[in-house]
Amino acid sequence: MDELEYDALRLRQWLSGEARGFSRRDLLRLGAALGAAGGALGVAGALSVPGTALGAAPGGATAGGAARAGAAPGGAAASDAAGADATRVSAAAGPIVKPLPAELFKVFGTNAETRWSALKGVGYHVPVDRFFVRNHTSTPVIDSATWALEVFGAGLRGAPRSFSLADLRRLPSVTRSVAVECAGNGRGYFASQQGQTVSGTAWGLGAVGVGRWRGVRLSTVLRAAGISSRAVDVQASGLDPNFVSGGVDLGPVRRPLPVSKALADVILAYELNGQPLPADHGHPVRLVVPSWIGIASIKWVGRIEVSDEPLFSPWNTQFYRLFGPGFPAEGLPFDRQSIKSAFELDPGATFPAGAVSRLTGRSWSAAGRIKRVEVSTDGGATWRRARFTGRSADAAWQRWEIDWRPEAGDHVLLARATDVRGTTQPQVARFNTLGYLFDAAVRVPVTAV
Ligand SMILES: Nc1nc2c(c(=O)[nH]1)N[C@H]1C(S)=C(S)[C@@H](COP(=O)(O)O)O[C@H]1N2
Ligand SMILES: [Mo]
Repeated sequence: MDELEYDALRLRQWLSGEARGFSRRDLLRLGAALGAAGGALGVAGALSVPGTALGAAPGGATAGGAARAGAAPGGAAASDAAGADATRVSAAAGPIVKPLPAELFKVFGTNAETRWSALKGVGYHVPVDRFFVRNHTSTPVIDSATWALEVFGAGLRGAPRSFSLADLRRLPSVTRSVAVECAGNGRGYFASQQGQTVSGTAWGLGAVGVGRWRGVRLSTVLRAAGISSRAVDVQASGLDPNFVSGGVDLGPVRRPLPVSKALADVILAYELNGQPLPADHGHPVRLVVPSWIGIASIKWVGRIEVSDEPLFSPWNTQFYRLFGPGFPAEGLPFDRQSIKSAFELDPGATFPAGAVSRLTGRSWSAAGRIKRVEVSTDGGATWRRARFTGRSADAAWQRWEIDWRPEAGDHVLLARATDVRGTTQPQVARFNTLGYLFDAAVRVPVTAV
């Protein structure tokens, strides 16, 4: 499976109008609607498409009060599939159901990132009480007894198939440690460390979590549903409320996968860390897509379309593309996460001066196992090798430690990892207007007193 080839092919198909779900025309119409309303232009992606009169001003995350684009380009999900309609879904009191205590989370509207200090000493997997939440809208409360998954589309040999949760639990299960990480994790450092303006949630490094996911392989379900050799793309959609951007209803959160990835290592998960999937993380069933950006791991899956033609959604055309200098005007699609390291502490932490403290952290890479981690306690002037601690289950991330005896005063810590492919975290991450894939070593200010 070569994702770069897949992305390049889909980009050509999308540009040439061979698109279903969210065409270039839909994107232009969306751009026109936002432009006509004169709103703050939030869909930075839409603005760089050649042929639009709109300037490339990346604005806030959403545009205010724009008119609806004629035909909402969103409704691509299964209108021809009935089963998921019986699922009882209700709204929670707020966008996130679980408690978000300040010592565990930093909250950004409908999203909450894990504080890295909350991962000190907690073991390999991130407990649910501190697992980050990234919601486009809000967590739906889904009655798993009435929930059904509808698998449909022209890429099946026959009629749509419906699966209850009990049906899925009867199929052979797999359990894997997999990192789910938002494509925008670390975005805040484009501004604070590189002085660059990007749009979107200003995450620190806490929009990542390794969970122990149990479920059924997506390939098992697709085969049970009668996937045919004509199948091209597989697209799950969520049962959370439709995402509205700039007054335009983009439909349910959804994003296509090539059939090769869908059949390779994707899990339809119904458990996290040995418990039924919690509401905020996709109850009763979500996708878990190893190595790919978090948006691929669709939560609260209600429908899965198996198409016999390329599929597109706003989540691989206007969002989750790389825009900016050096990137194609229509944006560079991408799917894979990058490489990062984090100390298990919060910026501004204090240490006893003159005494030995143990610094701990974790490093991870979508390309595979971490080979080496180096730590600097003097702002990047000198580096020492960190010791690995514990095994790295399924190579999801690697924990490490290093001892340090600071003198009184201010210090800047950095950690940089090298993965099995030989990729080392750079000093500077490549700028893109939507702030994705920050991979540079992060400078962490601390004080010894
Ligand atoms: N249905 C649905 N699935 C979704 C999302 C969403 O808003 N709705 N957010 C995506 C994004 S951007 C990320 S990073 C991950 C976050 O997973 P988590 O909230 O379980 O940590 O879920 C993905 N799946
Ligand atoms: Mo994300």
